[in-house]
Formats: sequence, C-alpha cells, structure tokens
Amino acid sequence: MKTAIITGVTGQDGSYLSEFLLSKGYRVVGLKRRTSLINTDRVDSFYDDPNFILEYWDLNDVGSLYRLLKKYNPQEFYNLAAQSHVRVSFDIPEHTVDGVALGLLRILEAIRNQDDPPRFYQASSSEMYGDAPCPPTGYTEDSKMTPASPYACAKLFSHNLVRNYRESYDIHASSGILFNHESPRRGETFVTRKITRAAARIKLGLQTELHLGNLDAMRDWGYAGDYVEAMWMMLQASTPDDYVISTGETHTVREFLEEVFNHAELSIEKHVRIDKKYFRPHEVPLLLGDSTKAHQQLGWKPQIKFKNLTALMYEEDFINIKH
Ligand code: NAP
Ligand code: G4F
Repeated sequence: MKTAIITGVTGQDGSYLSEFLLSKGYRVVGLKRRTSLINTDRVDSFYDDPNFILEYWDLNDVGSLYRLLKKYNPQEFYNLAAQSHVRVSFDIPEHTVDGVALGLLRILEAIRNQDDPPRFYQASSSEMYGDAPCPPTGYTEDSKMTPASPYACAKLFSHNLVRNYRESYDIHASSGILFNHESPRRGETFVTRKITRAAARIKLGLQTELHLGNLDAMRDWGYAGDYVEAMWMMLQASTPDDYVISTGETHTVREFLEEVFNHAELSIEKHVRIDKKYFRPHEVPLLLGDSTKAHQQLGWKPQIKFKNLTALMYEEDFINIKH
C-alpha cells in the first residue's frame, strides 16, 4: 500500500485529493494545523476510514516534519497548505510569505535529507503571472510571470525553488500551475462561493444584499475535483516537471454573477452592491491558461467547465442551506 502525506488537508483541495487517493487504495496522512475550533468539516465524510490519519503540524514547524517523514516514510508528498487568499495577503504579508515561501523551503530541505525521498507536488498558482501580457491562447509553463501580490510573489519563489531542488538534488518534484478551481467546498470568502452562497441565502429569504468588489476581473475557473487528479498524474509521470492546469476559458466575475443569478431567477440590480472594501491594492485583470502540455504528456483534461460549475455550486449551497 502506498502512503501519501498531504499538507493543508482541511482545505478545499486537500479534501478532494484525500478522497481521490483513498479511492485508489492509498494510506493518506493528512497534516493539519491546530485551530481553536474543530474545522474538519471537509474531511468528515472519510474521517473514520482506517486508511485516513490526521496529524498535527504547521508550515513553520520543522521538527514535526522530520518526525512525520520518519514515522510514515511516504512515497508521495503533496504540499497544499497556504494562507491562500490573495486580498488577505496584502493585510498579513509576513505571515503569508513565511508560510508559502519559507514553509515550502522547510519541506524541501526535510525531503531531500531522506534516504528515500518521496515524490513531491507543489501547489503553484496562476496568480504568479500577475499582470504579464496574456497570449491569445492563454499562459503556458514558459510565459513571463510578474506577480502582483505578496501571495503571488511567495508562490513564485516556491515555484522557482522546486525547480532548483529538482535540478540540484535529483528529487522527483513537480509544480502544478493551477488556475482558479472551485467547488461546493470552496472557502466562503472567495468570489465564486461568496456569490453562490449569497444567491441561495437570498432565494431562501435569509439575506437581502450581496456586496462585491471588481466585477471586471477575468478568471479561468475549473472544478477542484478535476484538478486534484492532475496533481496525482504529475507524481505518476516518470520525470518531474511543471504543468499548467486550466480549462482554457475565461469569464468575468460579472458573468459568473449573471449566470448564478439567472439560474436562481434573482435580480442583480435589486440585490448586488459594489463595495470599495473588496477592491485590491493591485488587481490581476485577466487569467487564461493553456493546458496543452498536461493534456499531451499526462492525458489530463477538465471534465467540468463554467456553466456546469456555476449550477452545481449554487444547487449544493441551496440544498445545504435549506436543510
Ligand atoms: P484552502 O481551502 O485555503 O486550504 C488551505 C489549507 O492550508 C487549509 O487546510 C489551511 O488550514 C492550511 N493552512 C493555512 N495556513 C497554514 C499553516 N500556517 N500551517 C498549516 N496549514 C496551514 O486552499 P485550496 O483552495 O484548497 O488550495 C490549496 C493550495 O493550492 C494552496 O496552496 C493554494 O494557494 C493553491 N492554489 C489554489 C488555487 C485555487 O483556485 N483553489 C489555485 C492555485 C493554487 P485551515 O483549514 O486550518 O485554515
Ligand atoms: O475568488 P478570488 O478571491 O480568487 P483569486 O484572487 O483569483 O485567487 C484564487 O485563485 C488563485 C489562482 O489564480 C489562487 F492561487 C488563490 O489561492 C485563490 O484560490 O477573486 C477572484 C476575482 C478577483 O479579481 C477579485 O478582485 O474576483 C474579484 N472579486 C470581486 N469581488 C472578489 C470580490 N473577490 C473576493 N474574494 N471577494 C469579493 O467580494
């Protein structure tokens, strides 16, 4: 039986990846930080699976990493933990950068010092492109990157460090440059979930207004369940590399809002307000990815795209809030 360690297991991607690996017969060791309230909601459905183990750890805790690598001797290690909110990274830049950049450095150092290092996956991000010019068919692995937030700067540092460790120490370390991916398990303060949840609450008479920021920003939105499979595929490839994972479609926040509100038969004019509070000091105006390399070399393709994604997120929020 293979063992995989996943950091950030309580997050959106950590929960989908755990489910996926458990279904493939893995033993999954999920690493979580200590929180004052129990926040295992996203892993509750497989919490009792005998092949699922939760361990405490934190991005700034080196000793626990060595202890856990020794205890479980994993074949695969997925680093998904991060303060992942771009807007919040402007408010708490030091905490964000320490976890995203130095946290990753701590992990890579621990891994390369193992006798038999596990294959390693790093959660890189399309935010790294920032406001670099976007080719008409989308950003590729070789496109210029000009990150536009503390979060994105730290992700680019980590992205470069993974490549550097791969080339310097011959470890099997890959980075997935994942474009925005969403699901009913998406954090409630990211724009897609904020919209679907508010629409469901308005429909059920529990809320009257939704306050949003920049509606003109464009994003390439995919489904998290599809994207975690790409992470696994990268670690099954014979050689490590970097891969863009995206749908190849981009839409404005306004289009996402219209799609959901039309589906719910709600009026945007009546319920939506623009609030300066949600604008960022520096915005990334457009993200569009070209995942040809992942398709050709890994055989990966997204199954769920924009229209289905908006509907599935709204419907699940509606059902869960109603009950
Ligand atoms: P998420 O839902 O915000 O989950 C982040 C996870 O990291 C949570 O489990 C969180 O724990 C944990 N974490 C945060 N700070 C930590 C710390 N100091 N020590 C230990 N754990 C810590 O993010 P996601 O959407 O699943 O994304 C997974 C990864 O992919 C992240 O690295 C993100 O930056 C990256 N990424 C995401 C997207 C996307 O569109 N979703 C796109 C590209 C890249 P708590 O539950 O305790 O908060
Ligand atoms: O949903 P968002 O907060 O996601 P963002 O900033 O694109 O970052 C997400 O995707 C990245 C991959 O590209 C990840 F690396 C990162 O960890 C995270 O998962 O914002 C999307 C867009 C932005 O342009 C923002 O300005 O929506 C705009 N927006 C408009 N009103 C809003 C709001 N964003 C949020 N969070 N809340 C609003 O009220």
